Amino acid sequence: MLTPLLMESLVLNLHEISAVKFGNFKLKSGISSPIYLDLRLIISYPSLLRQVSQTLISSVSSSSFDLVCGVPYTALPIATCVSVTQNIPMVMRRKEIKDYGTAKAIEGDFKAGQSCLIIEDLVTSGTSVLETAAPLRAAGLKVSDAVVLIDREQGGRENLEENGIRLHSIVKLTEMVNILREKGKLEKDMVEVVMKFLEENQRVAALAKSMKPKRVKALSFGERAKLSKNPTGKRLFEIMAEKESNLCLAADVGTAAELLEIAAKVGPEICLLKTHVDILPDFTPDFGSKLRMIAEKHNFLVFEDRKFADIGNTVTMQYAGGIYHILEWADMVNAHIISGPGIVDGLKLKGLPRGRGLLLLAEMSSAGNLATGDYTAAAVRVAEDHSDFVIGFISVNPASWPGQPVNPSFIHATPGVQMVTGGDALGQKYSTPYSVIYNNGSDIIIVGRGIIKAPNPAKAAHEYRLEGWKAYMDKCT
Ligand code: S5P
Repeated sequence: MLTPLLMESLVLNLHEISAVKFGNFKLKSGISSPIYLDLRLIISYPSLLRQVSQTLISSVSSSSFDLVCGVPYTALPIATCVSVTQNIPMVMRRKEIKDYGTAKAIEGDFKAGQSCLIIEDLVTSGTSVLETAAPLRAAGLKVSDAVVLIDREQGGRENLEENGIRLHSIVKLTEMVNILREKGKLEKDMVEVVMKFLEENQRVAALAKSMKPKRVKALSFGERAKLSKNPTGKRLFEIMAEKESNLCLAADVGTAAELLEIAAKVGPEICLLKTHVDILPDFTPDFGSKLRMIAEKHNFLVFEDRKFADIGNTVTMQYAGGIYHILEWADMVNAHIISGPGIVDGLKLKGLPRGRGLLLLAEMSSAGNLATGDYTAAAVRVAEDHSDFVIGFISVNPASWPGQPVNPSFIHATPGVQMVTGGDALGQKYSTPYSVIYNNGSDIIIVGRGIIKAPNPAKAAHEYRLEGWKAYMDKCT
């Protein structure tokens, strides 16, 4: 615990450098606030930076952590200072991944199982701490505590606790305002305005929490397997339950040889392997049987991401014929519904007698795509009319679909997944495994470059599997 004198000195110093300002400020969220905190200024005052970092670390038992990690960007220099003065190694979470070739979500040297303390300057709802905790946990680190300079008391503490993180705060915003008032740094009128604002914000946070719809416990994959009318849909649910994996690898590699190699390496971690067979320059007719042998060995299904889009008659030929003979080796394929339900009838004609399954593209992950609103709703209707063959959807945020939840026999698979949010240069948008499964209501994470471009794809797949599975388990409890 910080002594009153130390707390007072810290608050006065922050006020002195104008890191705490009073007036009328428009916040990023659009609301007007009489108080504004800019803790980035601390870096211009080395003695204050030292005081802040010493105070932060003294509020937790520093010896119980193997590593520290600052939430980017403001807390990075604070964490560096803690690391240097306390001799605790630091790791750094990348906020965005620029180069997929060498990109890692966490920089630094660490081992799975080590404990990591998160350091942050300011906590409001706790979201930024959670965004840092997710990739740290996914990399195998234990995250149980976060230390923060200022707690705005707007639900952050509770939110973090729900996610297994204890929050240690040095100063609460109301305490800060009280100290400044006692020390004559605040006009009486301003004190009232600020106190009223803080009270209202706490009320809004509490109200938002009480109005949050009560979460319904999700059905387990095992239970949903029994509901599926299609053998491939049923099998996929069963494999997910057996292997404790809701990870699909998007194996978008350069050659068939590389694909078979990565399938063998990553096989134990996945429930599904997704191919784009038309990108493989060395495709040979035995590709399908070779892939199926690996799939059988490691117990995963094969999904050719063909995205059929033509009329029913044409897709029957594209599915069964041509060079690739997709029907022979792919347990499942997918289709757009742009051409109407005839496409499903066409694919079903060939696929159902073979026990195959179909996913409909109800949503897409890329920026500006048109699969939204009525289009998504139409995909759900087509699926319901063909539930013996359609096993689910390519979805992005099924929890937001009107009339939720859709029939639990349908599986939701979501692409655009990496350990950190962001995107690529061509419109792809990424969400984290946890948010896709837990917040957006999906079942399967589809991960491509997050795994295949990792220095060790098998290890990366393991981390994605654990993260996706943890989110699923949290939904079921
Ligand atoms: O909306 C979509 C649908 C699909 S199937 N957005 C997608 O990205 N996909 C596929 O998922 C895409 O074709 C690619 O194979 C994979 C995403 O790869 P990543 O490297 O961006 O993870």
